[in-house]
Formats: sequence, structure tokens, C-alpha cells
Amino acid sequence: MFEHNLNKRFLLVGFFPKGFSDDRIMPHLEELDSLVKTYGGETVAVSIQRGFQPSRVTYVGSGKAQEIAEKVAAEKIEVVVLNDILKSGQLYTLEKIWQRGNLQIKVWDKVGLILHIFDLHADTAESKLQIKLASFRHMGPRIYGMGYVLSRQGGGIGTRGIGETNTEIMKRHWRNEIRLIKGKLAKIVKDHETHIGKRKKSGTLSVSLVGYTNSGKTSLYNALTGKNKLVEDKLFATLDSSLGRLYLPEINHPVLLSDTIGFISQLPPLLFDSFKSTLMESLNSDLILHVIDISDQYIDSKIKVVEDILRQDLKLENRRQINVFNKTDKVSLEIIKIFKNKYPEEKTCFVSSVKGQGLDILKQRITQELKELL
Ligand SMILES: Nc1nc2c(ncn2[C@@H]2O[C@H](COP(=O)(O)OP(=O)(O)OP(=O)(O)O)[C@@H](O)[C@H]2O)c(=O)[nH]1
Ligand SMILES: [Mg+2]
Repeated sequence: MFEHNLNKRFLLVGFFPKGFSDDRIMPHLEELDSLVKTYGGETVAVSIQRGFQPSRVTYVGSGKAQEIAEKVAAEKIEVVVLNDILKSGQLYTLEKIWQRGNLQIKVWDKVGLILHIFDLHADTAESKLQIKLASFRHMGPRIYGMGYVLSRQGGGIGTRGIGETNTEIMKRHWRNEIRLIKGKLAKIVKDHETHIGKRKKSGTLSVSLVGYTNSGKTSLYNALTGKNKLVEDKLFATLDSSLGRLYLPEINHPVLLSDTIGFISQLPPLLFDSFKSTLMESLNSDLILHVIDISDQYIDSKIKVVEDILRQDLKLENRRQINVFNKTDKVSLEIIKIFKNKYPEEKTCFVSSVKGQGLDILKQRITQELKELL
């Protein structure tokens, strides 16, 4: 749905509250930079502003916006990404300002960047529809290119002239399109529900993998099912859910393991909503395995992000769950000990999906949990 030109030169822009130390800013910029890398771009410059609140018109202050325009020209920037969710009017205004530095400049907010990444990775009808829906909602009728300009003209000359009529037509078109996409998605979800219903009746048990993006969910899925799904050192390598068979000698029922899209902090709500049906379907299981990258320097905040989404957004607070600390091959025994002491033993596992360590204990824990259900 988008045109992709990879290997672009990116400038990151962040607005943070006054008094925010560099230490608090860094994780946000690092994550944005990882997203840029995931998209295949290169961050060549960063611009930070601290203040009380972003401008309603230009997000950053107007002086800062000018300064960035100069940077765009000097550093030959092709895409500017803002580490936040902006209004389409703000994006439009900034694009106009920064075109002074590069006529072809693209201005994206965090949602725009993630949508472009999703679009690159989407390969089923369902995820393509979800991205289309999220893009339509995010960009509004502006998605047709002229919407915003026309509505401004209409208002500007004080008429209810042709501009406004066109905008109305576009708005209607846009609303219709959204309705159509939603209809198609609802049908796919219904088909899935029928499948799930059949599976439940036949006594099939289900286990789902959840976790922060890049924690190793797909690697663990491959290690447990013997499959060979794409694993990448990138955020959002996985967009679509997949199901594989898990063999547990002591359980006389078929057990299915599902792998799905990873979570991220400040996941734009609109994106979250668009993917919620896929997520719910995959997470509506008998047991959740929360996969955690034990070597991640921001491990505690990432655990919290996932737990909050599971409990608050998805209302899955009473599910059976095992915490699976992955990538143990990358850390010392001392680090493992810290987490061993922090989490209840029977609900926790330490594995290396790549080295195949700890998988037997994990299977025992899964067996134990599922047995209690039978
Ligand atoms: N050293 C080490 N690396 C691992 C381990 N498990 C996964 N990785 C690496 O971590 C990166 C991410 O792995 P994935 O399995 O794609 O992670 P994911 O959680 O499915 O990621 P998304 O689908 O992008 O959300 C890859 O480079 C893997 O090779 C592990 O046990 N040890
Ligand atoms: Mg994955």
C-alpha cells in the first residue's frame, strides 16, 4: 500500500518534558533508531527539544522547526521521523517547512514509521487489511493526497465552494472504504472463530507466545515445534500469527503453539486496535508463555509494557502464564540468579532458544500447567 524506498537518510526528532535527563531520553531514541534500522534506513542526525508541551501547529517550536529545515538541507535528509503521535495537520505544516531543505522530504510520526515497517512485512490478506485500516484511520481523508489542501482552500477564501464539496466527497469515500475493510476483516475473524470452536470441541489445547518485539518468540516457536520460521534481529519480524504442533509425551491431546506479533512501548493505540483481533485470537489460549530477553538492558520496563498490555488492554489477567527468560547464553549466571530469586520457580523458566538449553524444563512446566486443566 505504500511506495518503499529503502536505504534512506533519516533525522529523528524528539520532544521531551523540561527536566528530562539524557538517561531518560536515550531509550526512546534508541528504540526509534531500531525501528528506522528495521525499515532499512539509516539515522544520520537527531534533534531534541525540551519544553512544557508541543506546539499545536508545528509540534516543535517554530525556531526549532527552522533549525531542522537547515539540518535537512545540510545532512541531505530524506525522511524526518517524530518520536510521537502527531495530528495530520501538524505533519502537513512541518512537511511544508522542511521542504525548504529538501523538496522531496517525507515527514512521519511514530505511527507512520511503524505502518511502513508493517507494510513491508505483511504477507497475508489479514495483516494487509489491518495495515490498510490503520493507515486510513491515521491519515484520514488526507490519504487521497489532496484532502487537506482542498479543505484549507475552502475555508481560506470564506466560501462553500468547490474545495469543500470535494472534501465532502473524499470524506464519504474514505468512510466507505473503512467500512469495506472492516467488513472484510470481520469475515476473516469469523472464519478463525469457527476454526477455534472446532478445535476446542476436538479437545485441542493451545499455548501462545507473547512478548516484547525481538525477545525471541519466533526462535522459541521454531525450537519447540521444529519449524523454520523467519527469525531476524529486527523489530516486528513477525506480523502474522502462525500455529505449530507441540509434542508433549504426557498429554494425550493435540497441543498447538501460536506465535504472533510482538509488543512495543507506546504502541500507538490506533495500531493496537487494528491488530487487536489477531492478537486476541492468538492469545485466547489455555496458557501464555511470556518470552523475555534476559540480556536486554531495559528488561524491567519491557516486562512491564507487556504485562500492562496483557492485563489492562487485553483483559487477560487471570490466564495461566509462564515467564520464559530467553537468550540465557548471552548473560552470566549471576544475572540468571537475580531473576530466579525474583520470580516464583514453578512459573518461570530460563532458556536459550538458539542453543536449545532449558527447553526440557520448559516443556515440563507447560505439561504441568496443562495437566491441571484436564
Ligand atoms: N543469543 C541468542 N539470540 C537469540 C536467542 N533467541 C533469539 N535470538 C535472536 O534474537 C533476535 C530476534 O529473534 P526472533 O525470534 O525473531 O524474535 P521475535 O520475538 O519473534 O521478534 P519479532 O517477531 O520481530 O517481534 C534474532 O536475531 C535471534 O537470532 C537466544 O536464545 N540466544
Ligand atoms: Mg517473531
